[in-house]
Amino acid sequence: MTERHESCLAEKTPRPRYAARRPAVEAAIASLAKKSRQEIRTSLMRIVTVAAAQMGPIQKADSREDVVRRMIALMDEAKAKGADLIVYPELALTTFFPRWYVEDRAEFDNWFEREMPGTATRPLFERAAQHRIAMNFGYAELTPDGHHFNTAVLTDKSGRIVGKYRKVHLPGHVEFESHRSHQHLEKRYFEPGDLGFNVWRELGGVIGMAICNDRRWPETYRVMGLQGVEMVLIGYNTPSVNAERSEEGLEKRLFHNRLSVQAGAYQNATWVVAVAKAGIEDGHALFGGSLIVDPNGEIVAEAKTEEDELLVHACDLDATVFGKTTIFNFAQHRRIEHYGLITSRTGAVPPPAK
Ligand code: ING
Repeated sequence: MTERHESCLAEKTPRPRYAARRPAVEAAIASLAKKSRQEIRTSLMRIVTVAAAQMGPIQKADSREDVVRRMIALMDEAKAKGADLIVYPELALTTFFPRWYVEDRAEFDNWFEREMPGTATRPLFERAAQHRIAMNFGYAELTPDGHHFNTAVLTDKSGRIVGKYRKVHLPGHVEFESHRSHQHLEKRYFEPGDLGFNVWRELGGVIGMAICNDRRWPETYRVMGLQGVEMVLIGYNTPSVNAERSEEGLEKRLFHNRLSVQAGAYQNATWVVAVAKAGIEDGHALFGGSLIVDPNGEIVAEAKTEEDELLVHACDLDATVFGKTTIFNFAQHRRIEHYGLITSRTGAVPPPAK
């Protein structure tokens, strides 16, 4: 080897920097050598053990404290089962009050939280910090400047709020509609979310949030998919009966629930955790069917009851890589020059009649 080549190699090998790090590197190799193949695999894999905490009914008469006690019991069970993250439903602190019509909206401000955490919810945040478990749950948010949102938060393992989402797709209507078997007045009590669909780096991956009706719209998942989302957390409260089509039975609605969540997961190569508030609330039925769906669109866990029920699954975030680098490699395959209508047109416009 010529002298010039040797000196060139010498320049390339950063000896002083490596020498300083050598002990740490050797210690890491030694500790890995002690682990079993499985332990190495798991420690190198990005596993997030998720607890989908489906909740049974919350009656109008139930207090926030009653509800928080149930949420803490589910969290204790989740911790005992090794969960890193617990996901609760939409509007997890109260009954689904948008089923009720009230003339003066201000009368319903008691269903809203003015601060988070507040007095009633602080014990939940404290328990989460004790357990070092991250959480996602939905609640009705009343902002200091008087705006009303259907909101969800994500906390890290220290109980700190690291992300907030405000429901974008509000189903239902604003005024009382007598033809309906029951009212669905989310457009009366909430404003459309103003934060968009974001993702956060948490738990070693990229986590996103949505709420209930959002799960039926492909745009919800795709906007997060375009930010590399690896797990989408979605709470929901869905009536068991279609207020405008009474013959649409429970099975059909559970089918649409699975279809929406599985499609969103598969088409964006992401995990989706969808968690219900279920059961009979003051005579009105909400369905359960909480789901954990993997990045290939497969259901890996599904609730069986309409009560408080915990589903726990170790989700490997690296299971998203195959889909994101092959069939749903967005950069390689999408043709955005043809997608313009998706953001330039709100309602469908059929071609002119012949
Ligand atoms: N609930 C329902 C949901 O999207 C609904 C509303 C039910 C819309 C069935 C369409 C069909 O799951 C909420 N809270 O959005």
